[in-house]
Amino acid sequence: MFKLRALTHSRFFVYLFHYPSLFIGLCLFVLTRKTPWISYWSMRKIYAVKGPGSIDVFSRFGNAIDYKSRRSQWAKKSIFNYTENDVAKFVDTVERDGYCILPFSLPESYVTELTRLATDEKCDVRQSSQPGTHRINLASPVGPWYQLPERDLLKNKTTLELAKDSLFLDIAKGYLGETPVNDLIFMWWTLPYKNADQDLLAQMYHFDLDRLKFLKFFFYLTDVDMTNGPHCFIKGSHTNKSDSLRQDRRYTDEEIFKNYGTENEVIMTGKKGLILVEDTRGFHKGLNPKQGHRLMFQLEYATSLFGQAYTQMDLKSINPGVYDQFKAQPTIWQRFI
Ligand SMILES: O=C(O)CCC(=O)C(=O)O
Repeated sequence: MFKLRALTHSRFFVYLFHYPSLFIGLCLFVLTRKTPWISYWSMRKIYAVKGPGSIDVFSRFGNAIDYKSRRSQWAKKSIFNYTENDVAKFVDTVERDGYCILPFSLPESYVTELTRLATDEKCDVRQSSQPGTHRINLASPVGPWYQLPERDLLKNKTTLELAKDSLFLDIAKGYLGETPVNDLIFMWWTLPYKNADQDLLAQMYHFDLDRLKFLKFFFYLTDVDMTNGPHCFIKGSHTNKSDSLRQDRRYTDEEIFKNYGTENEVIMTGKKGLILVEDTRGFHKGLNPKQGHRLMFQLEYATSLFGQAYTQMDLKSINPGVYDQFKAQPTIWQRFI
């Protein structure tokens, strides 16, 4: 068993098997919109063996030859007052550090509306002590992580308005080098909980590799200090990752600090409305909350949906009133149309 793992992890196998498997998988993906699991496995193996940068060249492929991408233009339509220079600066910062805190805050009315939504709708609960879905009960939670079903997020005007905001599309395009494809709209609460499973709750350092190249936008909807679970990132770890840190697993703080030093850990405390852009191929986690709670909204854009199985959402039936706007940009919103 060990020998088999060593073989599939060897450079020889990477060139002989994983690169061709990834290439063939991408071709099939372009034709079918489905990723063969073996090609996804190969993508992750190439990254583990060859390191950051090794799969970036492929990230252009799934989208670049997608004829639809030429039809996906967007106008500058944003709730933020930004320039092209601003976007270039944000992109440079993410390229250098792996993250960038934007100098804009989410307007109070957006924070209020998203918080209302997160309070009113029933959530899926991780590590739940009771079956079924639950509305958040901050005084007596049934688990440490409540996530809103994406379907409910798509019914909401504010979430969709943010997902379409040209500031985020422009930054994603600048960083990814391709028309961004929306990959995820997500919102979740984290709470203190006895015996919280830190692995399951993304509260141990890890890196994401669900797609070839992607960018996440995090929005704090509660004030976040050291006690209620700030998001943490290791500066520069999106491009700097030694062999021993490229295994597919969670890492202890000790392992991370041994390699990067504590000085590269950025603990993102901030007021509600804070917007953070991050390449989560770098090491990140949420700190385990000691008290209070944190509510976060998240958008993710990728160069293509090649990779982890994704959820196709039928926007036409979920929110027929907005469907036509999304249909007009078939590459960005290919998950919804
Ligand atoms: O809760 C957090 O801050 C970590 C979230 C995370 O791991 C992710 O969004 O990829």
